[in-house]
Amino acid sequence: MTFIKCGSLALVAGSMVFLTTMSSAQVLHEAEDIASPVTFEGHKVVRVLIENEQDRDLMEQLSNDQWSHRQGADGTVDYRVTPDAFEQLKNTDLAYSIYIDNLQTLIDREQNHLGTDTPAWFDDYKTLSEVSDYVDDLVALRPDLVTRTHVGTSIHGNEIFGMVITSPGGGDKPGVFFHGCQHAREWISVMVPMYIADRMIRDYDTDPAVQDILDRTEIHIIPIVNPDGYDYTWTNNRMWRKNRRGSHGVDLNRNWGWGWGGEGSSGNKWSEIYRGTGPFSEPETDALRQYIVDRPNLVTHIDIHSYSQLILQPWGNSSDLPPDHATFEEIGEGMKNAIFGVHGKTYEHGPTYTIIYPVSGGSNDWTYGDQGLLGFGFELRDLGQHGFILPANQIVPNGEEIFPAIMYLADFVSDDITEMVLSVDPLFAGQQLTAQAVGAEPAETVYLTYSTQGIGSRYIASLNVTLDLGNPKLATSATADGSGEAIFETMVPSDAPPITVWFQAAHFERTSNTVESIIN
Ligand code: 0X9
Ligand code: ZN
Repeated sequence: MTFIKCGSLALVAGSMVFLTTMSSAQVLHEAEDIASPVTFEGHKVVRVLIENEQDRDLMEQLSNDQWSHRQGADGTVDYRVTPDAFEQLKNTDLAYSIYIDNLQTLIDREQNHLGTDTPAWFDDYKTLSEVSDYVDDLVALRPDLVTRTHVGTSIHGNEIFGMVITSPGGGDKPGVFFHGCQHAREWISVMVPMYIADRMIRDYDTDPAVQDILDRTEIHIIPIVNPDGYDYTWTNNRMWRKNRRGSHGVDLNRNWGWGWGGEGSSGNKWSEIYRGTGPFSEPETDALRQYIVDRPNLVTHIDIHSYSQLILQPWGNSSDLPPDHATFEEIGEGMKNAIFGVHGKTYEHGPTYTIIYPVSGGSNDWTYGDQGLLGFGFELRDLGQHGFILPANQIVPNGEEIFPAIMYLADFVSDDITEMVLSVDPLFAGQQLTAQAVGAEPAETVYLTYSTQGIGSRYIASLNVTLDLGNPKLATSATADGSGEAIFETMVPSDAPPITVWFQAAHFERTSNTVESIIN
């Protein structure tokens, strides 16, 4: 039997029949394997005002492809609708506006552009093999800075490849890890990581800020986490989202092992948010899990998607605020400002659960919750004018504005507080203790921690002890001034026994020297 997709109807052997037993999504997916590529002629993307559960349920009946997830301040959500479903939408009470009148027109425009000669690599989107070749080109250009990594193999046997970029030498450096294209159709999420790699490599010799960051950090980039799905969007269906498990696919960003199976994921394999049969059931997510577990130097992670212009923080699976919420907010704000400073684009930031909607089994909940990385998600351009079919002339500007956000994050996680000193040493019970830390970021919160154990994770050669930094206790905190200097004021407990104490100034993953002092 030959299906030809035609809105929510199927043409079977030339005669039109209404779908009765299978969901339209199921038929569409099966049809794609036979008739390709899929056309979206007459499909619209509509922004609908969702005021209650009934509105949402109604739209879920009319559309199996929700495009935006953020129910913004204005309460709207974007959906792709077939011509047929659009007719039905018109007969409801739902308030909507048409964002994309004919999706196929945008896809055709994108195809035509791909057919033209563009002088620069970033002037147009690139196929899986073109991206892979470009990684090789970058390695050939600067083998001293870039290494190609083999991360794993997809269901269909495509390589998941990546790059590590860092200055030569320098030993154990904190790792900054980001990747694109868990979702196949989000093409810009491939190009922006590639742009950042390209810029760091080409500007290394001339940009001292890049050189400084690459001296201090290792940048790990995987441009295409979902190579099978990405390939499929070039050959068969531009709107494919999931991996290529069976003919249904699994949403890789519901397949990670933190809160797997919870709110904002589906057990129905035809759903666009199908979570798979278990945590890390998919080779693509499992390869990334292994990559991260094998590299304990990784300290931060960004999962790059499109669209909506957002910086997403944990959690996705719960409305609770994470223990490091203040740090996430501080970095989120810093990245937002860095982005805004380039082309004036606004990216909101906040926990996924509250600023978009519940997501369980998402990547950055796992990297943060299970692995202790500062895990973020980005949603790149635009705000819905083109959605997933972002015109190629926005690749470079989108890359340009994300670049300083990555630089900010890399700086934040690698910039140790240079020095901490105590005002008096030794200390006495009941005495005022003043300490001073320098080299923090302006206005950041710095913590004065102490340990009485002398046992733990950092060996202090001069004292021949190892400080219990794995379980430090908080003495007090202070806000750094404009030059990054923080003054701590606290009291030594009046009943403190004679004891040796090790003090340290700290922020997330960033610590100063340790100072040993004797109380009493
Ligand atoms: O639903 C999703 O997975 C993301 N939205 S998208 O339109 N790109 O599909 C939002 C979740 C973001 N969470 C992480 N990036 N981890
Ligand atoms: Zn996505």
